[in-house]
Amino acid sequence: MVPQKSNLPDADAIDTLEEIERKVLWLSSWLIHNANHIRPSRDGLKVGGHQASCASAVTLLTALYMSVLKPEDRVAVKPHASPVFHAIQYLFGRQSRDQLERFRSLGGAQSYPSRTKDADDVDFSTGSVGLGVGATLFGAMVRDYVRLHGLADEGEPNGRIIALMGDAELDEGNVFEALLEGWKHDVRNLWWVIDYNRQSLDGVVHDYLFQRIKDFFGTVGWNVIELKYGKLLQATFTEPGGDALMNWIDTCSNQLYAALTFQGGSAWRTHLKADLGRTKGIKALLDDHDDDALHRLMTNLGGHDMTATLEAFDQATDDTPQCFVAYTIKGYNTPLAGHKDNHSGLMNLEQMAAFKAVHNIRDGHEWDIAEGLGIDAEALQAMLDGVAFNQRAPATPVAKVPVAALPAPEGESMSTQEAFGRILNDLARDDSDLAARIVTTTPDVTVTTNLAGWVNQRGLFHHEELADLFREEKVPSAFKWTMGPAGQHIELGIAENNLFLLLAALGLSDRLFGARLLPVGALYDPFIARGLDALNYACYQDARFMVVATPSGITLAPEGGAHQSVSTPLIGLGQPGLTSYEPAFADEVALIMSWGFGHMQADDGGSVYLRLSTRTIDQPRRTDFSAIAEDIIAGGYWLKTPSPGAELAIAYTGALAPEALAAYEQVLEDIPGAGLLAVTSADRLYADWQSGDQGHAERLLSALAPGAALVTVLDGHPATLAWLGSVANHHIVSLGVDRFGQSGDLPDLYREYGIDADAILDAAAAALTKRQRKTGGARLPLAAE
Ligand SMILES: Cc1ncc(C[n+]2csc(CCOP(=O)(O)OP(=O)(O)O)c2C)c(N)n1
Ligand SMILES: [Mg+2]
Repeated sequence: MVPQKSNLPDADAIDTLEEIERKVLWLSSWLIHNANHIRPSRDGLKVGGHQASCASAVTLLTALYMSVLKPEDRVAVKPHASPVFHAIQYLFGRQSRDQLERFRSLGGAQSYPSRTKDADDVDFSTGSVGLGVGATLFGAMVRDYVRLHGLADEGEPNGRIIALMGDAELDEGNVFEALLEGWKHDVRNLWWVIDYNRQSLDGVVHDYLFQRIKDFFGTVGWNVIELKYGKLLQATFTEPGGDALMNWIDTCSNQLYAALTFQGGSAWRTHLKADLGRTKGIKALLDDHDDDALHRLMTNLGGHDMTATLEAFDQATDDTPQCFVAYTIKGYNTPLAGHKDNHSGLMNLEQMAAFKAVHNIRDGHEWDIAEGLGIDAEALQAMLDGVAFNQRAPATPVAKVPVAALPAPEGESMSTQEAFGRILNDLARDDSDLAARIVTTTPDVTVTTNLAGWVNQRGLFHHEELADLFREEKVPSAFKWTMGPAGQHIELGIAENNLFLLLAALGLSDRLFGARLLPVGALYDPFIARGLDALNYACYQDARFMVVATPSGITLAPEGGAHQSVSTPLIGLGQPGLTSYEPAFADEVALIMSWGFGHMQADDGGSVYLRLSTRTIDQPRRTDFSAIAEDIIAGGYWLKTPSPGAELAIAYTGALAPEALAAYEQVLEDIPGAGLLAVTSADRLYADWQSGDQGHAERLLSALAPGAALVTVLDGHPATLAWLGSVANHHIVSLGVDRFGQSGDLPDLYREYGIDADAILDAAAAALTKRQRKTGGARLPLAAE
């Protein structure tokens, strides 16, 4: 493709961009230096920061932010280039000096770009390498979803989504999982700019990686643009000996290239002389360049040459996804350049003094924007004020979608999973704004998580209308699988990482694309672990979504251990930004879902995790549900209220309600005042208890006698509820699953893992015995007695 010169800045503008590039290199290096060497340390720990990784990305990020980006474009910046991003925002007046001076200290600029903690409008948080890259792909998908559903403001330009990524991020499998999904969904207007410095943290990347990148990306329909040589090298290649020199560079191993870069001009000379000394033109070339000039020439890679970089970006003329492989040098233009251990390396005091002299920075003027540049301060400011990206307005909050109470599905007996499916099925018939804003997604488990009713009515999302050929061919099936731009279900392949990255992007749609979506993602509970880092990443960004994890626990009985989740309730309890619930009955599911859709939109809200089950259980006939509704949301309610001062209560969660109820009924014969506590959210109860005031758990448990016996039981790790004993110093025995599950039927498995009614009775006896030793009172015979 021929570069369209008309879009490129003229020579003067490029000179200015190069000045700014030098300033960005200075500021990003200095702010790290300041944090490590100037700011007093109170704990003696190295503050860190990545001067070499930053230097590598300076040209690319300067070109993007200062020339290429439009305000509507969204960018994920590789984690360790955070100082470069902050330095650029500082030049724009969007980041304060105070924040830069406090880099990596409390309240200052974050070590890695953070949507929630940084003050300068980060689009995508990054930190766990690979995830920010994947998130941009799903961001592009969500942007198209919003546009095709007509949810964006009229005339809102269609921004590009861009990742500036490290080359080693390509080692993360999630990047390739995302690529494949992007191909299926025909993702558009997406750029990945690879900072191809051929170094990672420990090592140097494989020599032929570039070829593989070309193949991978080409296979999934991307255009790959190689940005290899700068203008100096390009010019030299046209001169005598140029072909040989180019061939020498092309075949030079990454390790040798990096080593020579570190050593400098005389080392280049020695090697070139030895290898090409007899080639016509090379001698003259070597004679014409002193060591400094030779070093400058040999390190003039495309990703450090402003003109070459802008030309490369200018080649992307349509909405085909673009991968730019920008050759760079880790630590370029710093003393760290090319050294094999430079990832965490920092310039020492002498090196910084020399660096400062090169940048013409006077003591005390380190933060001055125009200091040491060849342009005058006013002209610089005028230029910065006029940059297209710098016209970006702050995001304005998007209106909330009203959430009416969702009616509970009716039935004598039902599983929580069935209730979930029926609630969405009913919603699908609704023409409410709520139903219009819900987007569902699963990693290939739509039918088995009960979403088919919803999908049959609302359809699958795709850029183009695609018919359900099984249906057209009259192959009988209860499921309609028609796709089109109006569809509200995004079907993913089996990759839970992709699910959570898509939920992250959908759940930021209000802030990234100005349109509120209410994403609901369903998966099997055990496979939360498969995408856990992406789930954590989504929560870290404050994306808002509902995860419905079903089935869960050993209750999945015959399916066996590999599908049985044990520790997910602890994830629900421990994961910031995610409030978890494990309801037992259909009316609880409906209530929690309507609360959840509100919580997902609340300013101080968050995401919601529902741990559900396929076990069909009898539903209670409640006459006054509204009396317990608030308690259900607060995390627990008395299914059977204890008499004042009761000596025993059984607390259960989720699908074990029938076992708890059976045990409770037997206990009543000996302890008539005992209570049965339904814990709908250990997470809410715990957070509330820890918040200091008299919390809901304290209020509930205050009904019991001091030092009463308490048995807790759930189909998950017992530690989830074991802390309840500390709330009011009750004698507690906690039942649950703390070993891998296995195949079996429910009676066998519940007995084997000690969570059936007999086990609950035994636990009640043991808890009462503990209590009796201390305080006297009732006893229950142990089964063995
Ligand atoms: C998931 C994850 N694993 C490990 C790390 C630690 N780490 C940070 S940067 C890095 C190497 C990155 O190399 P590359 O992407 O090539 O970046 P650059 O060379 O530009 O610094 C590693 C291993 C991390 N941040 N995230
Ligand atoms: Mg690298």
